This record gives sequence, structure tokens and C-alpha cells, in this order.
Amino acid sequence: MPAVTYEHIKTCKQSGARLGIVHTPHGSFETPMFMPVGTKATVKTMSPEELKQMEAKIILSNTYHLWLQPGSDIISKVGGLHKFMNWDGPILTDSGGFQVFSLSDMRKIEEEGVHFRHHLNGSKLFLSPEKAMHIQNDLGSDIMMAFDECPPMPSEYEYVKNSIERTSRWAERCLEAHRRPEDQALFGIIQGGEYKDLREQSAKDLVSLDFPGYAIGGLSVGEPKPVMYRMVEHTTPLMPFNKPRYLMGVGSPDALIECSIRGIDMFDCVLPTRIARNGTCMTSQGRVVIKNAKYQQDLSPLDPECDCYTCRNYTKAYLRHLIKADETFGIRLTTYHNLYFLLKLMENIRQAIREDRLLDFKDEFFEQYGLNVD
Ligand code: PRF
Ligand code: ZN
Repeated sequence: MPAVTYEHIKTCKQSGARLGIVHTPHGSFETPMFMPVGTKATVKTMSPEELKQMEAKIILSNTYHLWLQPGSDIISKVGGLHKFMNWDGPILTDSGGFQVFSLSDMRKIEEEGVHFRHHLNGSKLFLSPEKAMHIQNDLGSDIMMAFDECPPMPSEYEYVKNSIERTSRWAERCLEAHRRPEDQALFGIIQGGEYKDLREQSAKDLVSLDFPGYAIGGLSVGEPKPVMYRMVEHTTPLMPFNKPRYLMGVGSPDALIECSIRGIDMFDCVLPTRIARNGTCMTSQGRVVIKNAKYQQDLSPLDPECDCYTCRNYTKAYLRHLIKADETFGIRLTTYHNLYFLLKLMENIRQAIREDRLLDFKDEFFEQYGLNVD
């Protein structure tokens, strides 16, 4: 048995969305699920107790950042990432591939791996499939990601074709270099940009390697949402039914609903935590920018329909003051609310699948939330 398995509960008769359970060595979670991002071994400003309280079930962390600081050897020596950060639930780590492409300067991609410079101090670095596996084995995450290339959009067809072929060869090297398949599951990442035939080729290559789970990468990199939805819709039928399907870096409420409908089980995104830090909040009525002058004396909660700690105890007027005054507590309160909001949205999606009414739920949600906002 692989370290991570997918148990299918049911398919929504109205939409085709999947309700399931993913089992990992550190516990199980229902899907579709959203994973809060804890890049540097912390979901910014949230304690593990708070994450548990809001019913976060699995968090994501990053190979790239933990490799640079404090170093994966150190995390290994203190007993792995779970112990290090005091999170005993499931952890997924991204491979560093994407971060190298999005953060670093002057990268040079070769067959062996990627040469690049440190995004802060400029020092020379090298990451390869073998290194990404070694680091993630040190971290001890429940789900590791293969080392891939995520080409920008748009990219030329020929470029993306060469890129997916290399990503497939790197995926094989990842499987080869993985030292702990009994307690860490390695997921393959399907690339292919906006080209349907390349998505097909990439999916076929990776499925033949028999990973315990699969991700769709290379989306939400600047393309219009309809393009992303079309690629997801085209790719999910090519992914094994009995394994988890993860859409990387996607977490706006509309995309979570649309991509659940298209058969995705897992999502992650920095969006809720990142926008919370400048006071932008997701609510049942759409986005609230709490710094706005109109909230100066507003004694209502952030979201009248939310029962999170923030909304039960504080006013918009107070949150506006804290965020404007750069107080950390304000950021903690907006971060808590945004994560709670998305986790609750996923619970509502799962309930709607259970009741075969996810398309109705989508219409109801958009009516209140608005269509053209995150
Ligand atoms: N590859 C990896 N991580 C990612 C992505 C990818 O393509 C994306 C794309 N949205 C986010 N995170 N390894
Ligand atoms: Zn709230």
C-alpha cells in the first residue's frame, strides 16, 4: 500500500464533483479540501492550535524556503517537520521547482537540474530532482511533490513540449531517488501549459510511472480563468480515478468551486493569508477592503454570516484601526477569518456533493459573492 491513498465516497450526480477521503500517515481528511500555506514552517501568524480550531486538516510547506533556511539537515536532526513546527496532522511539501521559477533570478535550466541565484542574497544555488527528493525526505512530509518545470503563460508550443518531456524525465529520477516510499507519498505533476495535446502527453507519461497521486501544475500563472477551467476539465479525466488529484496554487473561491466541479480533490493557495495581511477579506458578500474609510465607525462584524472567532468578537471599525495601525493582532484576526472562510466554503462544497446539488450551490454562492471577484 502506498503511504497515501484515496477513498472515493461518491460522485455528485448534478456536477460530477468527487467526495472522498485521503488517508495519510498523519491522519485522514475529506476532499475536496483546501490546504493553508505555511511556506517557512508556519502559516503566517497562526498557531497550530488555531489551525486545528478552524478545522484545517492538512497544510503545505516549501522545500525551497526550508532548504535555504534553516536547512533540511537541521529539520531532519530535530526529528522532521511535524515535530519541528508542532503540527501533527498531514503535511504536503512542494518540490521547489515552482519557487525557483517564480522567485529566483538568473536561472539556467539544464538536464541535470536548475542553476539559479538566491532570491535575497544572490549566492549561487543548484536544485535537481535528486536534491528535491533528499530535502523532502529530510523534512518527512506525508506528501512530497516531484521536481518539475512550470513554464510561464504564454509560452511557445515547442518550448512547452521540450519542457514537459524534461519534466517527465525528472519525474522518473524523483521516483528513483525517493528513499521513504513506505511513509511518504510522492505525487507527479502534470504540465503542458495551455496546449491540450501536451497536457495529454504529460498526463500519459506520468500516469505510466504509477505515482500514488497527481497534481496539475502550470495553471493560475496569469492566464484567464476560462483557460484554466478548460485545461482542468481536459486533464482530470486523464488522471487515475482512485488517486488524489491536486490543483497547485489555486484558491480563489470561484476557482475552488469551478475546479471541484471538474473533479479536483485538493487545493492550496497563498491568497487568503497574503491578502489578509493588507486587510483584504473574503466574505459571503464578496471582498471587504477593511482599510476603506467607510468602515471607520462600522460596528458590524466582518461577515454577518461567519461564526469564526474574528466575526464573533470584533467590529469592522476595530479591525480597520488595527490594520491601519500595522498591529500584528489585526493581521492575525483577518488571517484567521480568511482561512476559516475558505475551509467553510470547502465544507459547504462537500455537503453539496453529498446532496447532489453542487451546481445549485454554485449559483447561490455567486449570487451573493459576485462573479468577477476573487
Ligand atoms: N509546480 C510546482 N508548484 C506549483 C506550481 C507548479 O506548476 C504552481 C502553478 N500554479 C503552483 N505551485 N511544483
Ligand atoms: Zn469570520
